[in-house]
Amino acid sequence: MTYLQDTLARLQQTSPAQTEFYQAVEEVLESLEPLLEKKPHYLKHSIIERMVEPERQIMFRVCWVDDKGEVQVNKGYRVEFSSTLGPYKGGLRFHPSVNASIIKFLGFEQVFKNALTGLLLGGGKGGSNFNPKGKSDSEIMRFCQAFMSELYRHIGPTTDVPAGDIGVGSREVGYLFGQYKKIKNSYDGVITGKSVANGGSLLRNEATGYGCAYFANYMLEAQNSGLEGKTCLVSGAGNVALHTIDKLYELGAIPVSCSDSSGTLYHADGIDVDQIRKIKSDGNASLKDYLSTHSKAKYVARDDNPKNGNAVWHYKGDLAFPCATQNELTEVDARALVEAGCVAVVEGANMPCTRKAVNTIVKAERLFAPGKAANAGGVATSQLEMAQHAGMQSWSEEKVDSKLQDIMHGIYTRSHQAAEEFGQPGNLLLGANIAGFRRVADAMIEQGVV
Ligand code: NDP
Ligand code: 2IT
Repeated sequence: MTYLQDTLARLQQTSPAQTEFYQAVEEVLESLEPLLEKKPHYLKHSIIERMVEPERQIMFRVCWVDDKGEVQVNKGYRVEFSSTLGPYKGGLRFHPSVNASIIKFLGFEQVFKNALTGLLLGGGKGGSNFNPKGKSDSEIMRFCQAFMSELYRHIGPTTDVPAGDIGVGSREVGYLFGQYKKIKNSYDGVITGKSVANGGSLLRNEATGYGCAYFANYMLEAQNSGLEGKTCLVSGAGNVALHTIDKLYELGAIPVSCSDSSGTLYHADGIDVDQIRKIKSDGNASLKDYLSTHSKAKYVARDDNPKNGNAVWHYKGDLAFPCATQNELTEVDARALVEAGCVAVVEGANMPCTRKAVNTIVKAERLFAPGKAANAGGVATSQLEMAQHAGMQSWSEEKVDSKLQDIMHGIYTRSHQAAEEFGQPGNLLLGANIAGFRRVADAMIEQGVV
């Protein structure tokens, strides 16, 4: 596999200190081995060299004035990774940890995720190291306006269409859209995740979590099983986690945990998701406050996590849904899950499992649904939003939900069939990476060297 070592060595030289990006590249390239053995022409076209290099990377300064009248300066990013299959598409993340490596890994993953949906979507990602926590509503608005005052010149409904991610929900998308419209004097479908009042799609907000639960169910159904009655460990307490929990309940499962950056909550009777929403909507409350209404629940503060691990994965569960952030499920956690009899890990977040954790899960022959397959319901529904906006239409919830289910089923089928084709039935990691790569690579070859 010299192409893998060569690629990583070159990236370390040309894009130094981007560890998350190398991790994402390594995972994809490792899966491609059986495909490249059978179809070496991909190497001849230098497809890998081209795919690991974003088509365009934009970094900019974002200056804004806080409520005290002081000038604040943040970094802004938009990595336009691939326009092979459609406009660059992917979310914006506002979190203090954001840096070039994180945005690049997310953009790289997005290319294959979007390809897997079967839709006409390129891949990109952006964001800022701005920390929305503790900011007033007007500070959030001023920041979003300042961010869009630069970003607007790089995006457009057929060029690049951002959306939300960590720290960017429909409020932020609303402010970003408003500023874009003001500058461009045009009501474009230039960003997705908008509220319905602003031309958004019903169910876009719920779509990632719903899609993730649908995917898990398809995966279990293929084993003549299903979510009904299954205990589910879920991490995170944001958009993806809470909508995953909602849909798990609807499909008859029992989600027993959630978490945030401060700690983990476990409730064997099933998480009371309305109470979690109440807590998370109060800026000063903590998940620990749940114990005041549910005395049988348990809370573990972040500082009391197991060594090199995360408490949420050390409870007993049939399935695990990491839905918070990258590398939140480690090798120690994966071993604990396997030992406790967990049958499947379904990635709601992007790259939430470390490389060693993934290897542990796959080696133990547990089902593993990679994020680029399991969490693609969000971006897929973004594309449904783009279609509605372009046609100045608004579809019913039933119509969007039925399309979402079809798309998630298609992603499952493509991943499953590619795994079978390359002699590793059930290995959805391999299947998803090969199916996503092949669609982009074939189109790149047809488009010539551009
Ligand atoms: P939210 O901002 O709504 O929620 C993020 C959650 O993760 C919060 O509970 C947050 O805790 C927790 N979290 C964030 N960063 C950390 C960290 N460094 N350590 C521990 N916990 C952390 O984001 P989303 O739910 O939208 O995103 C969650 C994941 O899903 C991300 O990986 C994102 O890329 C991915 N994703 C999102 C999609 C979408 O449509 N929104 C689509 C596909 C994937 P706290 O509140 O304490 O910060
Ligand atoms: O990681 C992701 O797929 C997202 N944050 C959603 C991207 C989108 O364009 O809807």
